Amino acid sequence: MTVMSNTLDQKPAALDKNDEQILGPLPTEMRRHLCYTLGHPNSNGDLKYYYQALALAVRDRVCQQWQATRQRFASSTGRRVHYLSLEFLLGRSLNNAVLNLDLAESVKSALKQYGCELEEVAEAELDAGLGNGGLGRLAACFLDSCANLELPVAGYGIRYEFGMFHQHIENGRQVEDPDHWLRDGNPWEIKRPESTRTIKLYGHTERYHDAEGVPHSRWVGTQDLLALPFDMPIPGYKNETVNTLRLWKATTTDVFDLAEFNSGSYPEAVAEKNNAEQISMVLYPNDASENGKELRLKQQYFLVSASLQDVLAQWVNQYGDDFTDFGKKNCFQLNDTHPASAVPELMRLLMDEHGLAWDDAWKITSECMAYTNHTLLPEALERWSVGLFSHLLPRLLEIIYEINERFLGEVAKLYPGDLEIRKRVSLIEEGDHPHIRMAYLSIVGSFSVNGVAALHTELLKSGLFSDFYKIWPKKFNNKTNGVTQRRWLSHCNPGLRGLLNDTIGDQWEANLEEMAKLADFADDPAFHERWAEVKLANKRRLAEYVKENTGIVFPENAMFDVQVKRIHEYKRQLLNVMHVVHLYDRIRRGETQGMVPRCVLIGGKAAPGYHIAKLIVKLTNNVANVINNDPKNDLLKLVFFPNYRVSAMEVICPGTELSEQISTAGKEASGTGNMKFMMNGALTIGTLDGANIEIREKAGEENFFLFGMDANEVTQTRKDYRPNEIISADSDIRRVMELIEGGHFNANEPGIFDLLTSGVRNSEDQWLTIADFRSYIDAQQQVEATYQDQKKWNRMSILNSAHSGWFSSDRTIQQYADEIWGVKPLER
Ligand code: B1H
Repeated sequence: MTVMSNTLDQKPAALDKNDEQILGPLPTEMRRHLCYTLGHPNSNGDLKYYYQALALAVRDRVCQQWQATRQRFASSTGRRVHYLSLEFLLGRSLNNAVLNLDLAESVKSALKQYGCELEEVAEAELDAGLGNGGLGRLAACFLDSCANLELPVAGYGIRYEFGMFHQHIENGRQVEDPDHWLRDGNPWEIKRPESTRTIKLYGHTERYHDAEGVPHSRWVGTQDLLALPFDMPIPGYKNETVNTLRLWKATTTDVFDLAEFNSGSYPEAVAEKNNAEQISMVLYPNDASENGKELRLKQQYFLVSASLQDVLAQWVNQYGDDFTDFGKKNCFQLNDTHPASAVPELMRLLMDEHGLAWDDAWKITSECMAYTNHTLLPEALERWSVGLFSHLLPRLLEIIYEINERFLGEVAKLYPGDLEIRKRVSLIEEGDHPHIRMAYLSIVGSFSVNGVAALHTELLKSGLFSDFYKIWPKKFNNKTNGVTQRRWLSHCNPGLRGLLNDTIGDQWEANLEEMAKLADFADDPAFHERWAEVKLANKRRLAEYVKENTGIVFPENAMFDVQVKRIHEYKRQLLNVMHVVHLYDRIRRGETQGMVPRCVLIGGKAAPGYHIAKLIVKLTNNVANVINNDPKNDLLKLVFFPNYRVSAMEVICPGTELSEQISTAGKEASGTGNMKFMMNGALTIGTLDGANIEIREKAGEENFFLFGMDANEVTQTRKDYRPNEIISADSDIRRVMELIEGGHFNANEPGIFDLLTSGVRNSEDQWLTIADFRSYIDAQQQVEATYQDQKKWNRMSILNSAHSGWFSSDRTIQQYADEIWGVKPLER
């Protein structure tokens, strides 16, 4: 009898023809899971059990294709890519699998036997919130596109027991609750204990000489733990391809040390397990800010070491212990510097575990590492203290020092006598407390360095990484982000999907450039009518959702104006709230000519330790409270939407008419929410920042509401910035400040917003909120004038969708595949 193998590093046995017939019709399979897997034959009316039974039945279908893809993967001899990321913000999986495997009809009949609909059952799935925001969601979109393009790409991440915290609001303030998303089990994962890896920590290094007298270093006295993999399927769109996301859980060996057991420390031995499991316990909720926590460094190394060992094991299995071509046949894409220890770790594994010499190991390593940078914000650039590193990862530190020494030697040859440049580009920032610069380590160790939007990459080359750009101009390249239209249009906007399919056919689902055909209908009155109907239905759905979550009613004739993203000063939610206060001020003064009814929705999570961001949440809620309860106001609503997450965006973005992308120019690397809104026909009000610039280029500048300074003007303005003079000279802005500073929104809590108001008045305000305020108010007036001409608005809306083809992550991934990875689709 042959046992079917499931490991990635062994070639799986072929599925027997009969195996495909093991599965009965979906309704039967769902019933079987309900009775025999879950033991709840009638579910007690709890949708949760229906969801689980259905998910298991769908997963079984996915597994058939998954097994077949594994075989294609295992027998392929071309290059493979391993996407290393501390975050994968997947959201829900059921609807995605139903869509991609084209199971809608059989799911309908499976659910009919219990009298329910997919929509309500799908709601029972908890989001897999294993990410903070854009960076994590990008990784999830990329996996979807890789499967769509049938590329041999595997994701590697951490199976956090607790994902992104849940947010609720108490007295206007953010309160965090734990996200125990695995509480009821996860039907989408398969545990693979046979691929467990051992991870070393702590200990020290010692020198020794081999038989030929060659000196080496080895890492000894370590405390070891285990990395246990769980695989999640990533189904491609109607192409029978299912790729793999491998998530590692930290644990200890369950073989107890007998000596320890007998000496009476059995409880201590068991407690160790607990200690090890801390490593994969919780996602760090800090979007774009680092704080040097030891546990975070352990997480990073844990992911990196387990994943590299996994890939090396696959290699040895396929090619034996000749690593000559390893670098040509593998590529590790580093999602920001979070997995940057992959550079020294691959060196260590090749040298210490597989006996390669430095030069051979370095050639291989620098052939297969590629680094994506996601931010220019100085506070988000990772630096790890040398002290901490040497305590936790002494062997890696040794290797980093040697990489640095050799690199600085090269620099000295390029720039003889120039000590300054050597100091600037050193991987070690010297001083009383020396630090390792993880971005520099990533650049030196990689063959490719990319930014995530055109402006961002230019700023990397001319600013942050300019010395490196001079040394290696060819390493640097741009890959503008994208999002998957399967989740962000097909699934989340079924109304628009139907209209598109009726109008231009369904090819856009696999190739978004097809959307350009919509432009032919931009002036077609019958099409306009259907376009407006779809938007209205989506606005009603969103209004219902807002009412359920906040109690506030959004009238459907109002303009739905939305800003959802992490709360951060550079994203300038404060500017948005101040504009709402300006509109409210006009209403109070009876100056409502030209004003259209407007519902403003703001949502997002603040990092738990980010005081100012939390204060912005509080201000939003307080302003909302006053405005929504003012009997004289029937033109304006404001809500703070609690617990913004992937599944919330799936309702919010189809119902949005105005997308707020208002960051200080030069600060938002790309943005990806901006792309989701554009696809779904929202118009953008935005600055010349990140991918907004490309959105405006593609949509046409007449179809975009531009305001504010560009990145160069931001740099210039900061040299001599006097916000108080601007405030005094502009009566609209002055009145906004007076309302907030006068306590109009915090009558019972005097002074609580002083930090915010003094911040915008400070000439050192990095975010230049006041500098862009007038221009923002004016652009918002343009928005209102346009909204009053619904024909014009709809035309602009149609053209935004029509020109969103560039922002599919399929395009982004095709560029990664062609220009960085050099990978071809898996053969059939
Ligand atoms: C982005 C992050 C990030 N850039 C540190 N940087 C983190 C940094 O946990 N941490 O320590 C987590 C996340 N995230 C975002 O990446 C950018 O701000 C967006 O502009 C961009 O669209 C997104 C994807 O490229």
